[in-house]
Amino acid sequence: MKILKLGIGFLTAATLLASCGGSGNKNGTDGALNKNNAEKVYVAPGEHDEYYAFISGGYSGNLLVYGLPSGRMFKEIPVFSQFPTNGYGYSEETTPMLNTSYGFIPWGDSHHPDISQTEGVLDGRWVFINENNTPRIARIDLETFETVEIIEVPNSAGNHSSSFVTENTEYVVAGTRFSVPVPQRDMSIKDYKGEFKGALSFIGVDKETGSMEIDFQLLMPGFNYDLSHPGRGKSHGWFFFTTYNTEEANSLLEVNASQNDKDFIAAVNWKVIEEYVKNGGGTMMPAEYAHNVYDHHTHSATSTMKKEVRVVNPSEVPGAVYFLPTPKSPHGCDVSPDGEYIVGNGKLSTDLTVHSFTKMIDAIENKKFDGEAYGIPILNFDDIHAGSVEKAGLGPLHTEFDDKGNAYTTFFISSEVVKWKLGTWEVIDRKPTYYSVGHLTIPGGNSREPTGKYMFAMNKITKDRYLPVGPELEHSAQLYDISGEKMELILDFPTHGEPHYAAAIKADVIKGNAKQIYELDENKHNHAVKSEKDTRVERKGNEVHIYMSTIRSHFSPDNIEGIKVGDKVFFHVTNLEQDFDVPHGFAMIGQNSAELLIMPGQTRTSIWYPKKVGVWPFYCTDFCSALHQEMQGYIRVSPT
Ligand code: CUK
Ligand code: CUA
Repeated sequence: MKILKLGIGFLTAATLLASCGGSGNKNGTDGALNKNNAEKVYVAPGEHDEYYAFISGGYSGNLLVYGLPSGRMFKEIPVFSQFPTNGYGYSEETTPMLNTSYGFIPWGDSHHPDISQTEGVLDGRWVFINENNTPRIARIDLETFETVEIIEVPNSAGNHSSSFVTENTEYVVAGTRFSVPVPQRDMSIKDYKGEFKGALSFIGVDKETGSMEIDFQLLMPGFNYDLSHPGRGKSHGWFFFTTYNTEEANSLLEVNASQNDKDFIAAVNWKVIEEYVKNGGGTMMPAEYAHNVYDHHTHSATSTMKKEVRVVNPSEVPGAVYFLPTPKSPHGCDVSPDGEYIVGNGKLSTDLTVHSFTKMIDAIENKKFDGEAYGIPILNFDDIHAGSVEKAGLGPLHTEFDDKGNAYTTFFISSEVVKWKLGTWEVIDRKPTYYSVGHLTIPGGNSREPTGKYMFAMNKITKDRYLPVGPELEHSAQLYDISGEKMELILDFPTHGEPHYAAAIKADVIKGNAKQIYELDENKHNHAVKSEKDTRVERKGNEVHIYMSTIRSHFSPDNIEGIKVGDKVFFHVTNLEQDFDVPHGFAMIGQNSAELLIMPGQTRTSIWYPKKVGVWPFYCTDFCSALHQEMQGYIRVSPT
């Protein structure tokens, strides 16, 4: 009863619901009372999970690390937002990570994590994730589980069609959701059509270091580029982007961008463009964007402002881009593990459209075009159409694949996951989600080798799934056992922020590489101390640098005098510990840049502007030993 009420309250297309997603919605405890299911997700105390899941934090701007099948959260990795827990974006060493061409941005919106690949298989070296609002791509190192690089994407706005990687991590790709004037200029918004451009950015990734560089941007017609996926196997070398608003409406898109019966999937042959660029094709245009890099030896980030970017006009590169007509404002764009099928999830449709890569190549070779848009050939729907999953559900968003030739699609409006067969397009099973599912993830998804044991759905609405906590709730994820013919709901677990997408991988691939300690010997921080003997206070005019150390259970120095109101005091704190998992904290009363958390072997800096005369305490915020409460000190502040 409850479910029915929720559905109708939420949906505008409620009447369409009855036929589509109602089937399993008898009650909201589907599977939860089944003891066998409890055993499936039970990871005994001290045991480890089988998979890592990297779940996007959405409007938190961060990335979360979960274990599967337990659904336990292990870590929140700060990426695009300041993070009080460890001082990311507060300490002097980490604030440069959040620098952009617009200045320091303390809060972002992250959507799609994707794990690096070698030969089409997840290699577990890095996770990439996009920032939607102020377009950026971040790289997280899976040895330290820290954000080590952020590159801003110029000429882009609403960096949504991102950040998906090619088969050998040649590129991490970022597509703009909003088209904008390129270069930006003062012009009438009404002149949008034909004037605005959509940038698709191919960011090269260094094979050894992972370091990112924007190799080229394709300046496409002014549509909205929603999501994308790389080709793989036979379609390696191609990248597919869903578009909507091919009407190029600049206002009331809700109505004006739903006029065309079909929008496009843009098929981009990046190998052709790579060749074109290698031969000097494209033009360098002025563009300001930040490139921020974190170094594990200096324990510090640096931010550099880049000045130009290479842009390519697709109509000038024969064979570079084709448009595949796809019904009803497609959202997700997913490629099967063998690279043959391209699934376009037309979010205003009840059917799923699947294109065939082989047919697409045939049509291109035979030059069977159905006109063009801005110089880009449009293929004939019937020539490329592999099949459709008919009356599958309402509001299809995203599709993932298993290792047995099945696909799983989420339906936002009918709140369900539908399992269907690649090639025959028949629906095999459907299970309700609670409620309004967005993305779903199968470990190994978005690679040539997806797994077939678990799938989890990330839902937008949580409502009654957990104990009530007031109007604002965390979103909910649901884990399904997909090893059998029918899917079985086996666990609910809360997520953080809005989990748009997640990348998941077998734990064995990365757990052995996870670093435990920063070696003090290798600490190249400018203001590090290597032992207590080096700790000191240095004054330069009104700047005071305090070179401080921590080790169980005291600070050195712990009594500081000679500070004056109006000084600018730098605490450079090095944690001398070399034991795994012994951080120390640092908190100074009235400290401007908040607190510090310093890992063993690391140095962190915080600035304090003493405003009041007196003797003021500081202390360690992390319970580090039985004598943690003794870990304190005083600073004497005298009049100017
Ligand atoms: S989007 Cu959120 S449900 Cu940003 Cu991938 Cu489709
Ligand atoms: Cu150091 Cu508590």
